[in-house]
Amino acid sequence: MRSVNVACFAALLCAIAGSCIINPEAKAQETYEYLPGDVNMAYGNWPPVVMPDDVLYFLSGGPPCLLDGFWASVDINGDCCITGGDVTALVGYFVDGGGLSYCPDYESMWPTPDELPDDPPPDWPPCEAPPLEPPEDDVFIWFGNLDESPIIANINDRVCVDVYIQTPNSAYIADMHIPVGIENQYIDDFLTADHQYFYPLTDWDNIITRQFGSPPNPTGWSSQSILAFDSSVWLHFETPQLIMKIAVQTVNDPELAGNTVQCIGIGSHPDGWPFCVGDTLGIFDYPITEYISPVFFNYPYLPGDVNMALGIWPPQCIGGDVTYLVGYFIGGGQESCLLTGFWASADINGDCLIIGGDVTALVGYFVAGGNLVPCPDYEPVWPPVPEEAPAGWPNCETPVINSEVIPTGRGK
Ligand SMILES: [Ca+2]
Ligand SMILES: [Ca+2]
Ligand SMILES: [Ca+2]
Ligand SMILES: [Ca+2]
Repeated sequence: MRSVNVACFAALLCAIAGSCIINPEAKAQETYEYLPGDVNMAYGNWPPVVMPDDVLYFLSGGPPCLLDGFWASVDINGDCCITGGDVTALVGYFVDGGGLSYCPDYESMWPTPDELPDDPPPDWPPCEAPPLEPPEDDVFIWFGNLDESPIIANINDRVCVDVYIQTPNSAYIADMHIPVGIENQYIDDFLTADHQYFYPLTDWDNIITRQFGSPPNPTGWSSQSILAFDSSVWLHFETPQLIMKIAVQTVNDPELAGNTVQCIGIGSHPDGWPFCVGDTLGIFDYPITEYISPVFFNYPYLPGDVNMALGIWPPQCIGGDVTYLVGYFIGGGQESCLLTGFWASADINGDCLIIGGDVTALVGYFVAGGNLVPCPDYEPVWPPVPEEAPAGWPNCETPVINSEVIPTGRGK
């Protein structure tokens, strides 16, 4: 753990106390090129953004970016004096969405991100000190599985997206902005109360979530920004480490079963905050390489629960299912429960057809302890069966009563 930078902070305040007195006669300009709150502008990022690393930059005594002798971007509370009150105001901006002021003697040319030009002006940043060199090695972040295989999801259910991070040996992180995007036709909400955080985030003082729709996200997408920062405990893992689980809710659309979709992405923030992780000094943002798993929507059925059309919960594979399947073949009025056109729970021998061999296999399961083998095109989400039935259980399509041609999974 890194020691708290209280001493450094106090020294910094003393060092810049002289900046508190503004002499308008000494000013060279009427307006200045800076974004209020972009404390670490000395780093030279474009576009400038106000992020938690700006707090850390100030607390750690990062090189000031002086404009005619005044570090104007730090004066968040607009009193033309740089004090601890500016830190309070900046933290308040993240926590409560408070406003960012600036010293009227150093009027900002771009008081809000909306007014920023597309390209940086010449000689950006206009500091009276040279900008610093950023780090070169990437931080790796995974959303989902480390091998990028699909996240297995149920329809209309809670799904957790694991987030792993790996840092190069030179990287020590103390702030992050992780904007998680979700495509709403597949995932319609975040279950923020169910998010889980792991060390060192559990020791960080500030974890803030905010949700945004479209815009700023593309049409059909929304996102949640997870802001986390701390001034004393850093994050450093040279192998992939699970740092959080983000809980989301999938939509109730049975048509999704069997589909693999890339419905998680990097979201957008209305103030232009990028996806970023910053160092312990608040000076650098590390370059990031991210890997995002697609989501596979499983079929909600239990193999062998042939009579699921009856809607019994919990689903079970019992002797009555043999009776039901036999009754189907001899025309007893039983309904098949179709999932995208296939009676998956009745395919016991895994050939993606509903035939007499399935009765044999089901009997074999009870008599000789044989296996129940589902059609690989209709991979079941269960077992284990959850406590609660999914909405609309059993999610059957229009039942086919004793159809002569039983739909199959072929060609779906
Ligand atoms: Ca900044
Ligand atoms: Ca101030
Ligand atoms: Ca059953
Ligand atoms: Ca079969």
